Amino acid sequence: MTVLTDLLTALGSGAVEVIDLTAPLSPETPVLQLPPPFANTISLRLEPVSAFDDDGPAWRWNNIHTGEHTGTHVDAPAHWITGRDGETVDRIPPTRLVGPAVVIDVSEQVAGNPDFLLEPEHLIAWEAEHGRLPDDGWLLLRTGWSARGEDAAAFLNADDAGPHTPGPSADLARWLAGERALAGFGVETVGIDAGTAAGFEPPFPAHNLLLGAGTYGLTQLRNLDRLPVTGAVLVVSPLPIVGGTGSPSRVFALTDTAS
Ligand code: 23J
Ligand code: MN
Repeated sequence: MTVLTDLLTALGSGAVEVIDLTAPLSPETPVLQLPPPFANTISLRLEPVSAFDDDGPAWRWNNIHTGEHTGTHVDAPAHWITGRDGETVDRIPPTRLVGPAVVIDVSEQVAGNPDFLLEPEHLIAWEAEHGRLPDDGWLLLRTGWSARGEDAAAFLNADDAGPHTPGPSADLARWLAGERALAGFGVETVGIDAGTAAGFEPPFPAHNLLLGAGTYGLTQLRNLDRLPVTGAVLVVSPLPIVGGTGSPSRVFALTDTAS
């Protein structure tokens, strides 16, 4: 038996489960709304090419129109000015996109405070219990925010002061980028930064510091409540958009059902 035949046996018996962490991609999928004067990307739109009609009597197909950063998506280092000479999404090595995933659960804190910020002390306490964050692995921030995923207004949660969504503090982004060697950082919200992060120093610190360090971002994840704290294997599949700064992605987690 090889490792892969063992894996197939485990998949067949249900000992290993495949959990889909991807949000459905539709015109209703929430997209980031930056305030003026900044430009925004478009939502998904399907443009019919034919639908069993004169344009294609036995086939139906569509053109897709979307931003690179729509729905569950990867942020490549080249997305941010600090990573502008780094990898575009097509250049991310596939081995970096398959690796261990660990989950930090702050959903209770977020339920009482949508502006909750993840700080280094939270990760230091997490590591004391679960061990060091895995090199070349993915840290997934469980906030419970995906429960709002079918309601764009609740998901974006903006008022006159701007969006109120949880995310990392500048100190945490600095600590992860400088002290740990993650492949990526994943969240349930519309972006890897907190809603209030435009006012942080530096602005949008997760984008600035993590992408600047070559660490990938991953957004709008679902089903993080179904993952173990440690032990899952993540498979992230952005499209290899040549020169692209990110891509909608299918994201799967493999988990041991026995543990
Ligand atoms: C551009 C500017 C600010 C942000 C973002 C993009 C994202 O969240 C993104 O999807 O990369 S916060
Ligand atoms: Mn993005």
